Amino acid sequence: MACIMERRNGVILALDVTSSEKAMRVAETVRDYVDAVKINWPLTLAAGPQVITEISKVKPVICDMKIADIPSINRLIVQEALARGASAVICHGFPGEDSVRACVETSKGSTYVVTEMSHPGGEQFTASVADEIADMARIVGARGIVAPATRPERIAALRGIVGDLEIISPGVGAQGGKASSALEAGADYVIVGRAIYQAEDPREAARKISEEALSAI
Ligand code: OMP
Repeated sequence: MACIMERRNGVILALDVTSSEKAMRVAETVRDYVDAVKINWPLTLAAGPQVITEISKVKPVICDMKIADIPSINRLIVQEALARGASAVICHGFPGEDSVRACVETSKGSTYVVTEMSHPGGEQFTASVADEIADMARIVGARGIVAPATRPERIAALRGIVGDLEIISPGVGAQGGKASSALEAGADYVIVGRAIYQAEDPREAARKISEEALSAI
């Protein structure tokens, strides 16, 4: 399996651009200030799954397909992501323990489980089951959980449940969250997309967020 990230900046780039040229350009530009690159459906659909392999030559890739299927399909998705160079995957917790366990086993532990989502709608359904999902993630041996930088108090509560599992936290910048607040609340990394790749100077934007993150660790 590809190498896993080391925390030097406390920042994961969410590379939600829709061309492989732009993806490579942004990844190369900000590589000194991010510890991993998260690839989601927009880039995978626009550029093809080989983009996972290309970006994995620059930085460890977390493949964010938000896997949410039956165990046998989850296993196939994880296998295909790893075969293309992904270091880790993100799955949803709500499909249940057997589905999450399938991801964790196939990735040999390199799975992050979404608990409560960061957008306003995340409070509608996911918030009420987030604590149980976090506990399940710990029990099945996930690498970590995804928790909202838009609600730092929820990161703190979820930290109390998952112990020393990693917490990676989206919602900084465009969604209104702050990197320092997320890390002070107990996150290990912030996940940042638009505030970096839509910035006039993505390298400088990434540098500033990394500086803020490191000052809060
Ligand atoms: P920006 O809002 O542009 O920084 O992007 C946020 C990134 O984090 C996107 O790739 C989302 O898919 C992802 N994300 C969330 O925004 N909220 C969540 O609750 C979970 C995720 C995720 O699993 O990465």
